[in-house]
Amino acid sequence: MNQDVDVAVVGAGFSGLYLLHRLRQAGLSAIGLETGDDVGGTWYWNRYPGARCDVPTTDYTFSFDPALEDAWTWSEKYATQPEILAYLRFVADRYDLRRSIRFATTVTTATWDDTAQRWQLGTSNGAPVSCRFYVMASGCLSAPKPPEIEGARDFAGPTYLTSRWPHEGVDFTGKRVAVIGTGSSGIQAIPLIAQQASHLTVFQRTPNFSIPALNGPAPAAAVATLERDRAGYRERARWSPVGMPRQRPAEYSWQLSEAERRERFERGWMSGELGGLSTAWADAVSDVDGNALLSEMIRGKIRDTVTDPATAEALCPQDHPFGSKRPCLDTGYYDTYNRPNVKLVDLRREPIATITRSGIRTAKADYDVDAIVFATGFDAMTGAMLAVHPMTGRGGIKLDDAWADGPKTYLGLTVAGFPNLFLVTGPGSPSVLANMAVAIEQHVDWIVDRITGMREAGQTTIEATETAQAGWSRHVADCTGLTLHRLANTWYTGANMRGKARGVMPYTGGLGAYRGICDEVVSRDMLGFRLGDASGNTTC
Ligand code: NA7
Repeated sequence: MNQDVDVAVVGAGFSGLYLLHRLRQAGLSAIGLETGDDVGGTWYWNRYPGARCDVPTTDYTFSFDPALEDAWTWSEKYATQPEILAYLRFVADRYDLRRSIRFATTVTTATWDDTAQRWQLGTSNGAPVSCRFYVMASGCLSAPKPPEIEGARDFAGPTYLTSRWPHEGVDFTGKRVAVIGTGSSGIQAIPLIAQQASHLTVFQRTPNFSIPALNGPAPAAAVATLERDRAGYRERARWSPVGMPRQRPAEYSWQLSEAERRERFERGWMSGELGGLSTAWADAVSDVDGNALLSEMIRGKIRDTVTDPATAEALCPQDHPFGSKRPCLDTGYYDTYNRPNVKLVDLRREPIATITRSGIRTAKADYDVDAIVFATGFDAMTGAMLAVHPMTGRGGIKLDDAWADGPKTYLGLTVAGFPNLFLVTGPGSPSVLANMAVAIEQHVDWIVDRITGMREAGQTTIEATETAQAGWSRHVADCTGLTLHRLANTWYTGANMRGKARGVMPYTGGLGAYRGICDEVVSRDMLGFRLGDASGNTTC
């Protein structure tokens, strides 16, 4: 027996929870399907030591209900994973959302039935679900990337993925630990693991830019700015490029003297925010030359901090401009390499040959360890969507075939050939380059407003046209050409995964501009969409 609903929502993180709330408010029947046994999404799974959001709590929070904002007080400038998870549990309880969620349930297959105009979802637990609309709120950094290292299964000791950390925690006291990977997860975990382990070996393939988080209580000035006019602040955030209202500099690097640039750089470095450096001057992250000045100043900080010159040099990113790869915020990361119990292995000089029973063998040496931590990242943006296999749209087309040459969407929200399917934070959306909380609220509001609008108009199907999708893909590519993201091999481009199609997946035109485009599509009678009714009549 099917469970019949208007809308099925896959995932119970920030997106899924807000979707369920809005759908219920709109009088639609909805079910949430969640692999975990609780709400939280990203913040349910990523429990590794030091896991924190790198967007300040003044900004990384729901804004749809002022009473919710009054009811919750964040304790620090950057919230820890446990605090964000507690917040999402609080949200689920406050809006009584758990009763709409089937936990410990993975959507295994999804099939569009053109006659019934409904999706049929196979699930790992409980009845299949039949729904008019199917929303993938399954996260863009939620499917772990396989380590892709030979011998990974041969290691005799325990291995851990940062993105699937044991709920009971891990005690590394007295242990020799290896961490593979120096992205945000590795850079957050390494200082804490180093404090506990008897010895830590960090295996680094590509050094990353990281700046000090300077965490603590939320800065009084930032809180005052928010509270002076919270509604106005939130509205400015919605229309800003990155979902946070921040001043943008007018002066380009070449209009500033060296002393002025140094002064701005030091201020940015001490701001404890990624935006502090990316807005040091107008061309800091948009032009190779403006960026080179900034990147070299960051390398100077690394050299000043790390006492061993060879280690310092190995930690200095040389292969990509600051900001082209997601920069990290850290607490004591570079200082950690001054500890006597920490060693950095530069995999560009000695690549990993294999993992053995007792540790990690590189081209130069064997490193025996008691435990291995894989901080090796995600099959980003497409991994969770393609994990529903097969996902079959109109005429039997499969999503993995439709995306064989790289993901294509219209507005990052819909896919041609897949009627009544919506994606939240999908490829072609700007969400991963912005404050995710604000991006998610935009996506969810847009999707729910379309579903309710269709109900009022007596429409039952919505599908992006191939032309609109091709146009959006072109626009995404054009915007990418104006940024530095094209210059780095990252999860933004699919380059972190063996065999994955390459191309910058996020929309780099900015969140505010994107919001305007989504609104314009609606105001122009759903430009680029084909809408149909139960009798099969369509309008385009
Ligand atoms: P990232 O940023 O993708 O980092 C993964 C790291 O793991 C990165 O340093 C990779 O090196 C490294 N890696 C991956 N596979 C290997 C193998 N096989 N051998 C050695 N090193 C490897 O993931 P995170 O979880 O840290 O962060 C993801 C996002 O979450 C982050 O951007 C924030 O938005 C929050 P590489 O750079 O590929 O050479």
